[in-house]
Amino acid sequence: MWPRRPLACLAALALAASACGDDTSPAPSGGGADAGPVDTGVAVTCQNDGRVDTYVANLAKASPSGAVKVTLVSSDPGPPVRGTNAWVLKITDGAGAPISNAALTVTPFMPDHGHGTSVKPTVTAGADGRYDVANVYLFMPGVWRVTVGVPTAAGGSDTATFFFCIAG
Ligand SMILES: [Cu+2]
Repeated sequence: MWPRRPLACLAALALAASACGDDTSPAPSGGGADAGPVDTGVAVTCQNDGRVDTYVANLAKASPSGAVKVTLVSSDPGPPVRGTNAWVLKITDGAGAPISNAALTVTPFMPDHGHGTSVKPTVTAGADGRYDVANVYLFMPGVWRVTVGVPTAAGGSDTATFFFCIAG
């Protein structure tokens, strides 16, 4: 009844394994297998993964404590694509006051594969809590988690996370 599915799965597996370089968990996560997305030969489908965010400009995430709010003002390209992306972030405290000149960390990671990126994002602080983040390098298809960390006075960090599906 679904003659094309086994082929698509094999293709996704082979692509993920070859591009990833580790074999811990190369298969894309499930959740969207029965949604029947209309595509044109896309090997990895994670748009229906329950974890991923739908990209919109000014997508805002709060840290678990609520002390920090991180807004993805824009991604260029937007939505984020496979390869190199440039993000603009705005950081505020829980009351909406800008947090400027923080030693922000931006960390891409593929939770299903257990790896990050060798290319590290470059953060440049601007005025009014804005930060330009270059080299957000989402180099392979699948679910990516990008964690934004804002150091706290106590020596820890407040973090907010964005999840995106990168199609391949
Ligand atoms: Cu990977």
